[in-house]
Amino acid sequence: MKSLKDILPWEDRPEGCKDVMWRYSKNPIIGRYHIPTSNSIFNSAVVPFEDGYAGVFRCDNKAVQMNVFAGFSKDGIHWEINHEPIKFEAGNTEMIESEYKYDPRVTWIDDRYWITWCNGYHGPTIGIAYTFDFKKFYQCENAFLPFNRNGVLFPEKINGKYAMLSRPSDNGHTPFGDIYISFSPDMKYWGEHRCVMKVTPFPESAWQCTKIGAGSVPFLTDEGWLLFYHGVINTCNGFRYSMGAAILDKDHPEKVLYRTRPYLLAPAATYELQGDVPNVVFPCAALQDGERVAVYYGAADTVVGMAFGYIKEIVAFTKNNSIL
Ligand code: BMA
Repeated sequence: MKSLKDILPWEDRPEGCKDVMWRYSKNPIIGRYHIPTSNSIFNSAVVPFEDGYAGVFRCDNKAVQMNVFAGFSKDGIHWEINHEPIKFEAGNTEMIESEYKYDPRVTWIDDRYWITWCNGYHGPTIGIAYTFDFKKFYQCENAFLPFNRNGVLFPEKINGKYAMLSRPSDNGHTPFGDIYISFSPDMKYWGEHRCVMKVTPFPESAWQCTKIGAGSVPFLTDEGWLLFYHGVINTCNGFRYSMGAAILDKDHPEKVLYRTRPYLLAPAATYELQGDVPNVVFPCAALQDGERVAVYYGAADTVVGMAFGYIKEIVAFTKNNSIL
């Protein structure tokens, strides 16, 4: 098996660029019509799998129904996405209703890949499933009561329990939102809910003053868990979604150590400014090799883009520009 160092999708910082993170020059990597039925493909998650990568993709169809599809790639950039949505079998419970599925995240824990997404069950809540091979998928109990979005698992148990970030919400285009953490002994029953981070007081850091939500699965650095998250400001033209970073305590991840006052990436490229929902940068996955990180994000609720950075630089930036 090749090591991640050999195949991490990567492009060096463009000459003259002073930003801590930069976009892939060939963005978007997945276009809106990438599969025959799609209207848009965005807010999707990828993980290392076999000698390449696998992912779970949000593909809205041309009736604009939201569903999740498995996909595969050798290099993390060129993707083959199944033309049929994932069909789930019963996991740790009987099959539960799912009116729609969107915004998946994926992580490997212990012996299998776990998938979380926004599951339509009398409104959005957090759906959970697992797979060993990205062929058969087993749907488990929803983690929470509706309404909730942006459920992101930690990639390992913390103090013996599974841990998940989420964002309680309403049934619409929620005008509020803070990040909470919950714990579970078995991936079925969730409790010990604690507040992790709230929106910033306007005008302290205005890009994240309306709502925030966990983005990629956090990964460990020397300083703690590095989490990419989205922050939203409500402008006279509607919501604008940008990406920031936070560092959470290794053993007590409900404790935020640092959090960026400036954003790391905000809508500025054409494909982020124009699309079905203009002005959205929405991170859902991060691949890393201990030194470098590649972040996958949905752009304008239409396509998928990538951004790169050096972990050391991102950690230093987060510490040196922290709002805390
Ligand atoms: C959220 C979700 C996301 C979407 C975002 C911006 O509420 O619907 O899927 O990217 O809004 O439209």
